[in-house]
Amino acid sequence: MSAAANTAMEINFDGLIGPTHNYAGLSLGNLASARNAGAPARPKAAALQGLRKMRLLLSLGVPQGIFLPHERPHLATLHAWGFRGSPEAMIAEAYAADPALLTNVSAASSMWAANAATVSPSADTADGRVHFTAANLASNLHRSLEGDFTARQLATIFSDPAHFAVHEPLPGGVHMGDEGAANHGRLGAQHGAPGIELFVYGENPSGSFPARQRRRASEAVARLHRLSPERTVFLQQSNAAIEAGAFHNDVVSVTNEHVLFAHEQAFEDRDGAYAALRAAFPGLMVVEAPASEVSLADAVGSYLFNSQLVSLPGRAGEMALILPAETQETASTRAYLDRLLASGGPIAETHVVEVRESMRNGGGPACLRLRVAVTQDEAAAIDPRFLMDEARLTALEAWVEAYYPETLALEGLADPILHRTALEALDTLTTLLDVGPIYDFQR
Ligand code: SUG
Repeated sequence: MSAAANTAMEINFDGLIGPTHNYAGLSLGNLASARNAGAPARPKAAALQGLRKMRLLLSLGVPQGIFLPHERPHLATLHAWGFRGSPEAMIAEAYAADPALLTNVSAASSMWAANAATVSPSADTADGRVHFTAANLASNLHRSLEGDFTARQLATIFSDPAHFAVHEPLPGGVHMGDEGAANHGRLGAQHGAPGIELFVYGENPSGSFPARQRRRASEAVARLHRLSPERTVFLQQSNAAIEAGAFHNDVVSVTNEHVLFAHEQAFEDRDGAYAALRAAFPGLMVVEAPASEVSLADAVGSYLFNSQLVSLPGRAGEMALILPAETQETASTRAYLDRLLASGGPIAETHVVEVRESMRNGGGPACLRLRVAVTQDEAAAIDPRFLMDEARLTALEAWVEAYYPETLALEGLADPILHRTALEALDTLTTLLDVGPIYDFQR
C-alpha cells in the first residue's frame, strides 16, 4: 500500500440549507416532494438540523466542509425570462404571471450536495488529479439553475490546478441529464487506494416517473475524469426502484471502500450488476437487504440506503451508518438494522440523525453531502474557508438563528422581505467565512 493510500481521507461537503427552504412539489418521481407540496416549511429548523448532522460527523473524526447556499430567489433567471424593474416588482410580476416561475427560482435545493457534482479521487484518474464535474441537473427546472454557481464554488474551493480539475456542467440539457454523485459510487480497498468507479443510469421507458441520469452523461463524465475503462462500470438502475420513488440511485444503494450496501432491487439486472462489479473489483463485499425483509416502498419511505456510510478514522475497517430517524420509525428497516449490527460485518455502528425538513423534500443524510476523497497533500490544497470545525459550526448556528424564518409557506415566497432578508443573510455569511464576493448580487 502506498503512503498516500495510508493517509487518504474522505471529506464530506454538505450543502448549507438556505433561508428559502420550502415545499413546492417540484420534483416528479420524488414521492416526498409531491406529498408535502404546499405544506409550510421550517427553514430555521431545516438549517439547524443540517448543522447538527455536520457536528455529529466531526465528532466521529470525519472531516466536514460546506457549500454555501445559492442565491435565491434567483433574480438573474427572472431577468433572463423577461421580468424587469426593481427586485420587488420582478418577484410580484413573476408570481402574478405564473407562481411556478417564482417557486422554481426560490428552491433551496442546492442543499442536496450529493447532486452538486461527480467526484473522482486522484487514485482513479489518468492525470493523478481529483476531478469534479458540476451536475447539470437538467431533469428539473428548479435544479437546472444550480450548475453554474456550483461550478463557481467548486472552482473557488478546489482552485489549485496541480491537484484539482473542475469541469463545467455537461451541455445537452435533458439529453445529457446528469445528477452528480447521487448516481455514482466508488469501490476500493481504502479511500486512497486505486479503485473502480460505478456509474448508475436510468431508462424506465414505459414508466410514469422519469429516469434522471442518462448513460451518455455518465460516459461523458468518465471521459472528462480520464478514468480507465477497465476500472469503470456502468449499471442500469432498476425500473421498479424508479417507479417506487427512487429518483436517484442513492435512495437504494451506497458504497464505501470495499462495501456496496444495496437493496436487492436496486439494479435492473442484479446478478449481472454484482458480477460486473466483482470482475472489476474482486474485493467487493455486498451487504444486501432482501426485498423479503425490506420492501422497496419501505426503503424509499425510510431512506435506509440514503444513510451516509462512512469509515471511522482510527478504527481499521470499521464503518458507521448515519441514518435518518425515519429508519427507526419503519418496523422493517428497524428490524433489518438490528440484524445487520448483530451480524458482525463491517458496519459496526449506527447513528440516527433528525433531518426531517430535508426528508420531507426527498433528501436524506446522504443527499445532503458530497464526498471528496483526498490525500493529505490534496487536503492541504483545499480552500480552508469552506472547512468546518466546532467553533465555525457554532457561528453558523448563530447566523441561522439571526436570519432564517421560522416558517415559510408558498405565498411567503412572494414577500419582498424574504428576498431582502435572504440576501442580507448571504452577504453576512460571506463576511463570516471571509469568502469574498462570491454571489452575483455582490459583484
Ligand atoms: O432533486 N428534492 C430533491 C431531492 C434530492 C435528493 N438527493 C439525492 N437523492 N441525492 C430532488 O428531487 C424538491 C423541491 C421541492 O419540491 O420543493 C427537491 O428538489
